[in-house]
Amino acid sequence: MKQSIILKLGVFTFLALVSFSIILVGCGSPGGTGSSTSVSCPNLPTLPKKAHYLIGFSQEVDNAPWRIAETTSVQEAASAAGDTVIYTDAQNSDSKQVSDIESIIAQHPDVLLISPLTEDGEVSAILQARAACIPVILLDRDADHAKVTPGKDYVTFIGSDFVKEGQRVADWMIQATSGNAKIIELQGTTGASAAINRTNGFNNEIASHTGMKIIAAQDANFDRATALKVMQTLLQSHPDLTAVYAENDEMALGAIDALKAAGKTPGKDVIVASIDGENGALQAIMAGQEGIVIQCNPRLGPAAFQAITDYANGKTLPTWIVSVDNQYTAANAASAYAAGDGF
Ligand code: GYE
Repeated sequence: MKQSIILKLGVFTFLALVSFSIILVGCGSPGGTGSSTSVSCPNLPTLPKKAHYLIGFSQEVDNAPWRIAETTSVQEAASAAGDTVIYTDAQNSDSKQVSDIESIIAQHPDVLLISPLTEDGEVSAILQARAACIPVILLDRDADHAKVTPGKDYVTFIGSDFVKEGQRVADWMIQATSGNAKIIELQGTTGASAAINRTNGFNNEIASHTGMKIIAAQDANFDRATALKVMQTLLQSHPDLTAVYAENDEMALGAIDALKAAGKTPGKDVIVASIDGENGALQAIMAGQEGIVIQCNPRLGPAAFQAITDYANGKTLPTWIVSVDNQYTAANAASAYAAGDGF
């Protein structure tokens, strides 16, 4: 009798130890090992310390200076660390980005960096990565916190304060126009965190100034050619505009071309303001065509790789690592351009 209880306890302890070690393996070190189907992480996976990592990087699109600067920054930081990158370009498609991430997950990277196209579009893939015990860091754009939680489903978001960027443009525009403007707002990709928050930041900041009127607002997909077309159409119904708020530089440069084609002088008849800090926009300021550019730093590689090192060392990271952003006007655009601040 006694013996069989001891035997049962022994079997029980053995089973408990086996399942405990499965859990440990699951949330400890799946990366790069080619392991295992039973691995599953209900919470944030840990990252074992290694000399070199296999890093997945899912970029949403790679079509313009900001994004190329971001990709280059990640690649350079990876090679400085001696790490290998599996890189994918989702070409502006949520569904392609989800399948890109799935194919990266199948290659068992140690860490997955994602620049998500939209707040909601990549949520399922972020959850799949966590379930596969791969720590995810969101770079440049964030995901919807109602659906995924930083510090639980992904390690952290590294990027700018987009609300503040929109506010800073608004503050400048209120001053530059003494609180009276007829504004066309060229918005970024619908559903992207950078677009949602830049719109909110700007709109809320001007809300108490009754002379600041948004006469038209439209999605131009963060894209120069799209902005040119959108502006050409909007200029026909709103020739009385006095200001353009473009949620990135590429759209501002498209708008400047449309204004010129319509016989207006950008910077005089219509003031233009945007966000990013690419070389083309710094030159537009130097030519008197743009009033202000709030920087959005695309060089996120060093912060990403510092976060990876810190995380592997067991540090608890903040759920948002905020970039520090400069701003450019006629006062400093030329020196910033000469110093290579642009991209
Ligand atoms: O401003 C824009 C890009 O997500 C912060 O996306 C980024 C934005 C950036 O396409 O140029």
